[in-house]
Amino acid sequence: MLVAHTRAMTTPRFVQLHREDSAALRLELAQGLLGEPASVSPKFLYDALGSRLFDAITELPEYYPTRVERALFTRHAGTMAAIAGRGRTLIDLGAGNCEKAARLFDVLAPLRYVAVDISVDYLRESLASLQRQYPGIEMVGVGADFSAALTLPPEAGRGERLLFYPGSSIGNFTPIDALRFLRQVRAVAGPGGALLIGVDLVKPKPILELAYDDPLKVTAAFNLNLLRRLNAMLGCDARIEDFEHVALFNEPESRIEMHLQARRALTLRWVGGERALAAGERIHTENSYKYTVDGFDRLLRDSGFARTTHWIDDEQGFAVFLATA
Ligand code: AVI
Repeated sequence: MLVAHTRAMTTPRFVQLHREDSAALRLELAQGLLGEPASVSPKFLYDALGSRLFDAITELPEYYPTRVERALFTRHAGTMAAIAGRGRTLIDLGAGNCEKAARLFDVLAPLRYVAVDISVDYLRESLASLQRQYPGIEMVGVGADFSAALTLPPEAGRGERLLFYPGSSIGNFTPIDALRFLRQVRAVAGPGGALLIGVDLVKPKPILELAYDDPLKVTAAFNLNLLRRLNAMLGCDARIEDFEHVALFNEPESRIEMHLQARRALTLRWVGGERALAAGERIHTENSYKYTVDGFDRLLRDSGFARTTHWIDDEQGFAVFLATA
């Protein structure tokens, strides 16, 4: 009995909720390319190479969100834990290598850690190694695509929940989709639940544009890598050298936009379709919305959270919000 108990607490469990439907993904890609303007969903940026390029972006001095958010967590974790409460089920909605949540384990002392990512395969190694470090925390890896709907399996447990959504990933939703998503987060948090979320703030255009168009061209590679994905998934004939990475701050919409801009007139051809692009025409690949503190606070309240607290860095560039239900 004792042996069974020990094993249960030291082996993470894995649940894959959603299976990739490659025909549906191909259709989505083709429909985006045929749109006006042409677009590709940012979720296609994250293949194996794209995910590594994104990790490299987070190391760049120009890409401040990761660094500033980490400093906010380090500085204020104690207060955050005092408000959120210790001993909860910590549900990490953008887990990846689980590193950000793991840094909070000592202070939050979660009973259970539920790591969610698009595929459990991304979580296996990191969760197994974390489990060895923290044998007393029950660990569950969930493979789910919550961009359409946020549902968790019964393995996520019933205890008091703290949802964790760092990195300003909320900025990659349109404001209306962000509201829809945060309402679902509120529902999943349940009575007494809370949300800890990182949010990038509006700031001067040159700082924003440099963060998304770094001199080392890592972000350009991240964006251009999408063309390799198009070629692999659609059997397309895009040439990387025919496109240029463009990142601009659209002030009225309060968002950074990433585009792939054709350097010359060309036609993309794939099985079952084609798209002509004039020289200078763009494929829109990502939006990253930037909020004001008041605007995001309002969004949390509109989503059904009753109380909010936030922490901002000295340069007012990034905020971490803690919203309680
Ligand atoms: C993942 N997401 C929050 C990043 C962002 O800042 O919008 C993705 C990214 N795109 C270019 N650089 C980073």
